[in-house]
Amino acid sequence: MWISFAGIITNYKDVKQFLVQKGHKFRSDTDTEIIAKLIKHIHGLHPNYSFRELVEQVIQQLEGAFALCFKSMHFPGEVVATRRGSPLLVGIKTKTKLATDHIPILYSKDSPEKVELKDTQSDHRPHGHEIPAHGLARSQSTSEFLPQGDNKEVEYFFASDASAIIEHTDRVIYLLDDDVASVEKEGVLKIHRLKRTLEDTHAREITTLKMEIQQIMKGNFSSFMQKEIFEQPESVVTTMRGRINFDSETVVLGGIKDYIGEIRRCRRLLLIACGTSYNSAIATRQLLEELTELPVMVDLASDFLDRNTPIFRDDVCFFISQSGETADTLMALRYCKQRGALIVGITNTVGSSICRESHCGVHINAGPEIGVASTKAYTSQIISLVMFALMVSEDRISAQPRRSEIIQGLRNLPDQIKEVLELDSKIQEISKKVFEKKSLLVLGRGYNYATCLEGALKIKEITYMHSEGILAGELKHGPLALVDKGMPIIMICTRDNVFVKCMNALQQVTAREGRPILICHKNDQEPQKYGSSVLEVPKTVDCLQGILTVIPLQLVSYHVAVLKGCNVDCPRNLAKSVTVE
Ligand code: G6Q
Repeated sequence: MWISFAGIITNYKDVKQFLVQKGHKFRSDTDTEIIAKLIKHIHGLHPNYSFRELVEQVIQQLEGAFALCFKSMHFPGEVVATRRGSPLLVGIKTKTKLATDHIPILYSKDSPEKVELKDTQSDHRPHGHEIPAHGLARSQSTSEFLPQGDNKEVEYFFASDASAIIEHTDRVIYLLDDDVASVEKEGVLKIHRLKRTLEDTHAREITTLKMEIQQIMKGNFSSFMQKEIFEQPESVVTTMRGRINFDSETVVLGGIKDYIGEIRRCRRLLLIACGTSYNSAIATRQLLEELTELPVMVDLASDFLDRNTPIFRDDVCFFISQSGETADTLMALRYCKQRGALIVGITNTVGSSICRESHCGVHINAGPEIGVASTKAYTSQIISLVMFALMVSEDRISAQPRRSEIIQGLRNLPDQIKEVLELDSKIQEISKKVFEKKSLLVLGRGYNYATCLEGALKIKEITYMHSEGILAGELKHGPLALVDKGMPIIMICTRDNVFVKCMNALQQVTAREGRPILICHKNDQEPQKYGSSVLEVPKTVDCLQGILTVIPLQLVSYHVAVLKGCNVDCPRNLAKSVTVE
């Protein structure tokens, strides 16, 4: 048995205990092994079941979030794949056109019956004849799916993410929870479901990906993360393309324009996310409060769920996620949806669960992000939320000068990002001074606070060095105790409404012999005299400044990781899509 498994089985101990009682021996403590042993056990009880029927029985016994792909020597030439709570797609490659853009869903004729994990030896087959959901005869529906013409050759690819298969094909089917896709000997793909529900659509659509192969190649870069950092002058443009008219100073987000009235009338905005996506919410909260004049709550999805947070029908809940599959964010989304709130998805992955389950939303269009450490998605998330704030406030006369300044700031951003990226070799030199240290503090406040959190997260996740983003206003409430001449500190001090307070914090640090690396505006002499090294960034509007101050920190984390010999794209203990709670 060959199983490819992503996710977590939450009841694996119970299943294992049952299988041990039945005499199965285990070689590992993994959830994957219980799946293999379980299918073997059910095959022993029901040797006449097809491969697909065995998998259907297995998944009825499993709890958790998973994507699974099975092959077996007992069923040569067949593959069965299924998902629940974890993403899974099927890529289809043919020499000629397919006869249809849809593959019909097949259901069991009789109501599905779960095999009880008891000692029953009955060979009662749980499923009757397959019937397609829309009533087509079986042969008609499946043969429609084959390629047209004489060459019926077809290849299938199973993957969690489209970027893994784009080099082979651009045609994919996104499977839904509890779909069971099987490729049988004759090469025909079928999608089954155990139960028919009211919300079921009758078919799965074949989608053509818009992704280019170059987008998933590293090119001249040493890692995807490095490539993605350097892509930011272009990725911010694709996020804004077709949405902002810089001359008429108008912003239209097609995915939410029909809901703007409802959003303006809401009780409050909630921004819910994890990790980097959460930091993008912190980065934009102040502007959202200012331009929407609504209360804005920002929450980590896991904490939001732990608190059973009260949600009302007139709340508008934003779920920000690069992958669109993060389990905590998705569960928080379902929690808010059940309570009648309007659900707005902000994702980078078309067809992802968050995308599908939202009422409306914004695709950030940053292009595929492959490095585990999120970089370009972060800056595009910020821009998407800024565009949302601009759109909501377009009817406020008093906000026009502010909107205009921000829109012109966005126009200049790509060139300013290029300027920041020119600091790369200087940052590499600075990284050599800190890469052997144990810890690195990142200090700032106001709009730059999110940069501190995000910079510290990048440093932690790919360099394994301890790092903490500290709000400079909190310095005297504890963290100042950490400061001495040996503690590496990066401090962000740009000219905005908290500049004077930041200078004050800077002096407190230097008074304790701290010699911070400073990120400040170009030619701003005042803070520079306190820095051990200085990284000068161009000045932009306060609410966009975080985009320019985070890039030096992305580069610091990248260079420190390289100097320490860490795997930049695949840091230990982390996954690109966190599909488990
Ligand atoms: C950051 C990490 C991680 C990520 C979260 C949320 O570099 O990739 O913190 O941001 O796991 O992921 P999503 O944005 O995909 O929901």
